[in-house]
Amino acid sequence: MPIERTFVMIKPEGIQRCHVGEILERIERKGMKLIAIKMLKCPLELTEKLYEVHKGKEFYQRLIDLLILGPVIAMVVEGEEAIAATRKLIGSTDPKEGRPGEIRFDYCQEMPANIIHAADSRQRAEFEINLFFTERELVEYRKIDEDWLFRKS
Ligand code: 3AN
Repeated sequence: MPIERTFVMIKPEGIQRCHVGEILERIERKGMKLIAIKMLKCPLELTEKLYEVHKGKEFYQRLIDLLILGPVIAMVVEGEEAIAATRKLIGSTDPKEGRPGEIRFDYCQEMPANIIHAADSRQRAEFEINLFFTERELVEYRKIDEDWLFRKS
C-alpha cells in the first residue's frame, strides 16, 4: 500500500469542546505518523484559500466565520493510504449521517461545525499541506515499529 501524506485540521469547535487529545489518539491508534503539527488562528486569507471550492455555496460564509473565530490545530499525517484512512476516521461530512466510531459522529451533531477537516484527494492533500506548512516544518523520523534499532531480531 502506498505511503501518503495528508492534511488534517481540528477545527475551532473541536478545540473549544476539548476533544484534541481524543482526536489525536484516534489518528495515532490507526498507525498514522504525525510529521507536523501546530496551533494557529487561521487568517481570513488562508481560510478563504482552504475553502475556495465552496465559494458561493449557501453555507460558505458561516464556514469561514466559524473557522476564523478560534484556533485550529493543523497537522500533516503520514501512513499507508493516509488520505483514505483519515477520511474514514473523520467520517461523513454530515455527522448525523455517520456511524458510531467516526470522529464526526462521535463528537458533534451539526454542519458546518463538524470539528475536523481532512483532505479528500492527493491533489488536495498536497495543496493544503503547502498552504499551512513549509517543507522545513515536515519532520522526518521513524516510529518505533519502523526503526530497526528497536526491532527484535
Ligand atoms: P468534507 O469536510 O467532509 O470534505 P466538504 O468538502 O463537502 O466536506 O465541505 C467542507 C465543509 O463545509 C464541511 N466540513 C462542513 O463544515 C461544511 N459543509 C459542507 N456541506 C455543508 C452543508 N450542506 N451545510 C453546512 N455546512 C456544510
